[in-house]
Amino acid sequence: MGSSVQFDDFLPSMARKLGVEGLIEELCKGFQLLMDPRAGRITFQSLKRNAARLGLGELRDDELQEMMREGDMDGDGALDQTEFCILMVRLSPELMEQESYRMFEC
Ligand SMILES: [Ca+2]
Repeated sequence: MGSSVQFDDFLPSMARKLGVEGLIEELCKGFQLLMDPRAGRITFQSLKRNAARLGLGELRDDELQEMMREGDMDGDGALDQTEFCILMVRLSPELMEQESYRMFEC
């Protein structure tokens, strides 16, 4: 099971710099930036609209859709905060091997 979505793996260096608590805080801030304020969740539309603010602006529509599909665990078509944090950690293979379990409590 591979992902076609590739990111610079910035989480490990952020984790080293900020500590795990700080990193979780950053991920939660990222969620706040990307979500649709009315829905309280990240939708494809809100992701597309706000991706550039997180440096994801170069992703194509199909890549954004792939992200949504990968992250959406309960199948409601949107990412809630937990799903988003888990997705971010999953996209960071190095971090996965380290302290990923604590991230699930975002
Ligand atoms: Ca969902």
